[in-house]
Amino acid sequence: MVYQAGSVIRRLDFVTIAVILTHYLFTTLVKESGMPVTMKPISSALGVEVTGVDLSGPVDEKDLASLEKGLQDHLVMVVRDQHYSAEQYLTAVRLFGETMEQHLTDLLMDDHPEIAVLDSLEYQVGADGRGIPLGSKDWHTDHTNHAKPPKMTAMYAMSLPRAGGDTGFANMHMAYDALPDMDKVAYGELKTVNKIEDNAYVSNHDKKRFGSLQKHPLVRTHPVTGKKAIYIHPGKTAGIEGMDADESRAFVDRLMARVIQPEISYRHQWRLGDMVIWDNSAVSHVAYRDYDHRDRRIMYRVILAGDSPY
Ligand SMILES: O=C(O)CCC(=O)C(=O)O
Ligand SMILES: [Fe+2]
Repeated sequence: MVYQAGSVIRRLDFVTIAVILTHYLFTTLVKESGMPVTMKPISSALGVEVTGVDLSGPVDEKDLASLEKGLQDHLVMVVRDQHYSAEQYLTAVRLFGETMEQHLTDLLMDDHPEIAVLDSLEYQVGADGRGIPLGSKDWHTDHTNHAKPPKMTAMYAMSLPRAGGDTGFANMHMAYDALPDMDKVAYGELKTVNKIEDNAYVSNHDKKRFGSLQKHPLVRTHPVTGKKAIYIHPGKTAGIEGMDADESRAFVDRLMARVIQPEISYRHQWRLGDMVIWDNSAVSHVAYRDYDHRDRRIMYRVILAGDSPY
């Protein structure tokens, strides 16, 4: 009897010690190394989902290196469950580069002019009574009216409509790789001439400041990986060098219709707290206009400085 009681106590001691030890190990390891960062591809074409990290806090070198590699390999990175103030959002985005001035100057936050607030209540209303999303009429890459367009764009979801408002992404390396060799050679010679859009949402002062014509190669070499990609913003393309306006328009429309295919794309359904960052040298994107703009969608948008495309 005495012996049995002793063995129960000994077993309890063992369990207690094991629990304390596990708790100690877990808390110290997590404190020292942070939550384990998990990365998971989200489509066969592009995109990686990251969980278990708060990018506004300290991020250790090893984790940052694997995030950079994840973004380099998958071109679009979806970081889940972030809780940022404007300041913290900038800290997070700056892990990947230097912020760059945006040309939609009326949308910039007063205290943090690096952030443009894309608010569906601020959209212009089209003839059909629906909001016209900003800067995203067609599949495009960002700000090609600049000599050095942004290498990356980030968006952080602050408010989302009940349904719709997804963002589509397409892998433009895959778009290039799928071309017949003859077209690869011919398109490699072409240059787009880029202007700021002639849309009502671009103010006259921004047109004056950012409106000069910029030439970029239609086939771009990625500055880090050396891979080739089709690089174009149809809405900002004044023309293809050497073609007249009609010819250019027909060429660009045909090209985009031909290369943007489901197998090279990923459609992101936003969740609150998502921060998505993408590589403009190799990714085209589009905003789906399938929601009522009064059902408020707010995105904080930041762009990161890039180099001249070649
Ligand atoms: O709102 C979106 O989903 C995309 C907007 C866009 O094209 C951009 O911010 O560059
Ligand atoms: Fe865009």
